[in-house]
Amino acid sequence: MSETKEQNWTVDAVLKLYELPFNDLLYQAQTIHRQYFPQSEMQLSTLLNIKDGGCPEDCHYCPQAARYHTGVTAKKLLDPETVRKNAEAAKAAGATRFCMGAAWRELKDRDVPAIANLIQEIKKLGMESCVTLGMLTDSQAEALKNAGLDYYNHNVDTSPEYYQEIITTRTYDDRLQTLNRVRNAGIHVCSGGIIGLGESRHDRAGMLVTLANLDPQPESVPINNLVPIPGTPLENRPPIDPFEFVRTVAIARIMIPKTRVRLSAGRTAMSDEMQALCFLAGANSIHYGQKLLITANPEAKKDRELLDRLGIKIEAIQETRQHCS
Ligand code: SAM
Ligand code: DTB
Ligand code: SF4
Repeated sequence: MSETKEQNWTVDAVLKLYELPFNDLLYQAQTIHRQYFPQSEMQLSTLLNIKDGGCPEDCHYCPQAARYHTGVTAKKLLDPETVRKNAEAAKAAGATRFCMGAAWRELKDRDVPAIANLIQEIKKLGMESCVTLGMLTDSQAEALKNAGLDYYNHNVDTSPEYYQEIITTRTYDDRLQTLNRVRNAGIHVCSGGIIGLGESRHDRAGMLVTLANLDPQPESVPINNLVPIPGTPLENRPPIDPFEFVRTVAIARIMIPKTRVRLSAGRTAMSDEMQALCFLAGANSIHYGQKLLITANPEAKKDRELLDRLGIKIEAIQETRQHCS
């Protein structure tokens, strides 16, 4: 279960880590990684968008924000049968966690029973369940926990200072409040961010400080590489230096040693070699399956081949999980 964090991180301390020679940083990250994760093993999470598009928020990176012309059309919440079939296929392909996303600013009380039903479908398959539905109230978090939810994904995305450059329709504190509600309801916290938004290294450090100083620390930390979406304000953002991305993964591993660091969006733009460096730096989870929410992800077969070439085993489903969520 969750354990409390070991130290209070400062941005200055994190910037010192960024300034280390690359090899020294990776050595430190890999040493810490092996203390907590002795096996070379990868956790696979498959994503499904259960409610496409039409979102009222203005997240400058997002293909599902209604105000940008990205070609994504708003759809209704998926039915339980479609969700179950997708989850069964993900399980058969080797995923242990099934994560359902909705393009919502916040969960509405009227949708809670339908979401609870979808969570129960996932739990019947013995998979870990995760949802990302926007902001929650205390009673909604409690209802999701009662339905058997294992993880709630809610990203802080960037530093507190840079946040308003990227999203103006909610505040950083709104984000932290939902994370707090998730934690209080006894649901595992999945929270991370995006690299390549145009943020500075100082902002990347600030984001990691926010995540690492959550108490307890998050159990999952997704690190997304911005997928620039035509029609969004960030469509022309230049790609991040791959070594800066790997450094960020390594520092996340050092600061939040017991978490699953997930190589999240943007892997189609990464070489096999860059992904291997991320795994060496401490990433031990990926999104698995040919689609993220809207954008493409590497083919499952290609991912399995890459893991095989690197001798990395795939985490198996522990059948007891379905009884102890
Ligand atoms: N609407 C909910 C919310 O914003 O919390 C859940 C879905 S939202 C799409 C989940 C996360 O996906 C965002 O917080 C962001 O970190 C990530 N994301 C969205 N679009 C992205 C993009 N173009 N590139 C990288 N990450 C992205
Ligand atoms: C997260 O941090 N990344 C995933 C998951 N959590 C929900 C979503 C990535 C979305 C990438 C753009 C898209 O396909 O919409
Ligand atoms: Fe809406 Fe989430 Fe996209 Fe923001 S990231 S526009 S809240 S779906």
